[in-house]
Amino acid sequence: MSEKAPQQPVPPFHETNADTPALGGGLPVVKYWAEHTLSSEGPALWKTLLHNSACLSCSWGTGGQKGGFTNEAGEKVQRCMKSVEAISSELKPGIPIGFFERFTISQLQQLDSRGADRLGRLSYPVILRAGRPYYERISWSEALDIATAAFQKAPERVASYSSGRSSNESAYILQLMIRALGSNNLADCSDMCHAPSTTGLKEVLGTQTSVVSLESLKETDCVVLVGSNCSYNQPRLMNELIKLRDKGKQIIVINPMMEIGLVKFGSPSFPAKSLVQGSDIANLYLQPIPGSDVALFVGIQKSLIERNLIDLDYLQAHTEGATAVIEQARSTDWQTITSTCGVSQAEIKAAATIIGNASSVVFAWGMGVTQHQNSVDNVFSICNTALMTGNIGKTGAGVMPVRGHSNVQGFGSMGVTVHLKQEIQQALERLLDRPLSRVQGYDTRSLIEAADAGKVDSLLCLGGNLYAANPNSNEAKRALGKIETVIYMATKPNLGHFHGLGSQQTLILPVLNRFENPHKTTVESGNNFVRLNDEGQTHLKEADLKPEITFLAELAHRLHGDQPIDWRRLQDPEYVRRLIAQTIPGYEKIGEIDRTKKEFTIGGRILDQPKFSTPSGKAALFVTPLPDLSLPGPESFGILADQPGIVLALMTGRSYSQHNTVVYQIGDQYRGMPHRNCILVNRLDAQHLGVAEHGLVTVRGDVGQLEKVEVIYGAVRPGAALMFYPEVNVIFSAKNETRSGTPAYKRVPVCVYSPNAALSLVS
Ligand SMILES: Nc1nc2c(c(=O)[nH]1)N[C@H]1C(S)=C(S)[C@@H](COP(=O)(O)OP(=O)(O)OC[C@H]3O[C@@H](n4cnc5c(=O)[nH]c(N)nc54)[C@H](O)[C@@H]3O)O[C@H]1N2
Ligand SMILES: Nc1nc2c(c(=O)[nH]1)N[C@H]1C(S)=C(S)[C@@H](COP(=O)(O)OP(=O)(O)OC[C@H]3O[C@@H](n4cnc5c(=O)[nH]c(N)nc54)[C@H](O)[C@@H]3O)O[C@H]1N2
Ligand code: SF4
Ligand SMILES: [Mo]
Repeated sequence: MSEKAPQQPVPPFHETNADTPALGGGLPVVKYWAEHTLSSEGPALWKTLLHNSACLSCSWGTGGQKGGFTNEAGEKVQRCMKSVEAISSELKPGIPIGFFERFTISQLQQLDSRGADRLGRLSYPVILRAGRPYYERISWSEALDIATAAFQKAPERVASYSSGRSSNESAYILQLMIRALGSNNLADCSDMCHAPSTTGLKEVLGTQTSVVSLESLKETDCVVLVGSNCSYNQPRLMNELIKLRDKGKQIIVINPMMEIGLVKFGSPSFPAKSLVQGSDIANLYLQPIPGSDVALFVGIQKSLIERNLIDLDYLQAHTEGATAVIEQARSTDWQTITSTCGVSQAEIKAAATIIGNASSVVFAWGMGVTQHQNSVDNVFSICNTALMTGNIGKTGAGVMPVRGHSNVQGFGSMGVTVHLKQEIQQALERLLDRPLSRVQGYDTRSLIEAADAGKVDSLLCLGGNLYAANPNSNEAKRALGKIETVIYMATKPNLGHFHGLGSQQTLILPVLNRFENPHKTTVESGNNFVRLNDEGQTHLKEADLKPEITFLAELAHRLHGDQPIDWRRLQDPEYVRRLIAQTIPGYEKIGEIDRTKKEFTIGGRILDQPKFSTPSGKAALFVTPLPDLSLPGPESFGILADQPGIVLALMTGRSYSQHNTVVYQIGDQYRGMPHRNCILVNRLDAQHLGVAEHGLVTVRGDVGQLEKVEVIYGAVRPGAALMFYPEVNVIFSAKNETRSGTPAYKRVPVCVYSPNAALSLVS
């Protein structure tokens, strides 16, 4: 089925919903802040906000040694509402002792994401044994015995999964312990997130993270923001965009959905001039077909070439592979480009004009780029455009993946990855005094597949929600159900704890979070800045919690003894930091941080010179084939050809008030979506289907369907739609990008039909 021509929507985006704010951020944010900080939880919230530690929520990395309100440039900034939301959730009372023994697992399985989170903080270790109806309390020493036995199984049959909220120290111990067992099965949430950025950037630049510092971002002449909704997910980045616009700089947004906050954003940081009336964000807003960014960027390149706006001297001096990429752009005709991406030649030319004439450009991107079957090509096509215009390796320019979890990047740096850098591998081999296994480890998707094939006996999850984050929730549940022992180390209960159950036993071990540990920890922001978090205290008085590193180091000691390192000594985070300094390139300064208290930018990451750590020392350009974006017809979903049903490219992602699989509030006021079971579509598609706004439809994917889904009209381009995860993960199977393993969460073919049509479904 072909997709229709674009219909550029203009605000107001929700004609029939007068309550939808006309700008992102704004007064609702202040209202939320006020309600929470002035409530009974206010004093504890303020104490935590002011604590010397990095914000829990996102990778923008606000807070640290100079107090909770300082950014990396040393400026005093406000913590955003997302930070308050995350802290407030962690400050909830502990789950009372005896709670788990009162509710059966089938009762707990009735809870939705929000209900699970609202149970409170996990406060004592529990186990669900096969055949028992409920989780029961166990002691930490029993938990350690069980974990030790589980991880003494054959190395290829044990695995870990992790999520980027824990510290560098926890991450480091985790990977060292698993690798010392002879296993490389270190799946991580980044496999579902920015793995395509790491994979792509390594090939292009020989580095794996953003090459732009916060200071450098402030200097740029133009930002191209692709597939990132930072107005929801990294709100303090919005302040930088506002300040740039105020200075007359250009901002191009590329997103199939016109996010109100990327059009106009009211920032509480600028109460007089921005909060109420809002600040303009995008100068140019392009709405491509989901999954078509490669075509759009090839179009931008073509336009740059046609008008001699590419930097041939730079390409010749500092890059390789440019000739083939230029040839690709030249020889791809405009008709192919515009029909693939759905953006007109005039709009593409407008973007190229801004990029080509800017003195420096930062290209930033999020999940709209990485969660596609051709996501590494997406990254390549952005990098190609940056290199063609000489925009990597100077101040104010570069490529900047906008990262997710607050320490997800630190996990990668610490070696929690199935693609370990050779230099780290060698350093770890020296430390452990033996060769490490060369067997390819399981990333997140291959872990689920291996588990489903009965190849995994034991799994340790350091945070996260492996069950609900994956596509095809039923498959994830079945796969986890074939693992004998599943151990969750977590701060809050989530859906995974009640649905992702091992065949023999499932343990939930409650741990202290970043602002509660009795020792200092470190984390790394998306801008490559290492933060030191001070020790703190938990508000949970009766609870039986442990610091993550205490449990991990004790488990490592039981598994590995005293050789060649004293594993139990890893309970001392200063010792762990010294090992990190020894083995992780760029992290040398962490060895001194306990004495100096100096937070630092990781060496070798920020590029202000066009010198690259690729084997040739040059940056590489890669040809990026245009994707085939054809969608299957309704009949392939089992819908009769004469029934009213349309197939749409569904983007699945976050609502305003959720953190990944954890839902805080059910509605998304900025998109006018009152609850979780909504689908946001363009009015033309709804009219084509014959469904009015607020009408109910069924949304069917390849493995399931959601019913009574409320149709909401919104500023999404025709042919595309938007729904929220984790609920929507039940309807589609994983289609992964092959080089990075990341699932295509942002282009899920679904058939939308009205319930009347359900009567005549085939089979
Ligand atoms: N409050 C809060 N903060 C968070 C998170 C959270 O859940 N809540 N999650 C954290 C994590 S782990 C991550 S990874 C980040 C996620 O932050 P983002 O990267 O912003 O992720 P999403 O909101 O899923 O999707 C981003 C945007 O991609 C657009 N998009 C979809 N398909 C395409 C496409 O084909 N092309 C283009 N150009 N755009 C497309 C969508 O319309 C959406 O606006 O945020 C982090 N911060
Ligand atoms: N359909 C769809 N699916 C997606 C995505 C999408 O856009 N669409 N996005 C994907 C992305 S980008 C990501 S990153 C994944 C997220 O996948 P995960 O990172 O696995 O999931 P989260 O929901 O962030 O995990 C939240 C849980 O972490 C635990 N936790 C919080 N803080 C701590 C801590 O300090 N220590 C420990 N030990 N535990 C803690 C709590 O128990 C909490 O319930 O989801 C992916 N899934
Ligand atoms: S932008 Fe991110 S790091 Fe900064 S305060 Fe908000 S959630 Fe925290
Ligand atoms: Mo993520």
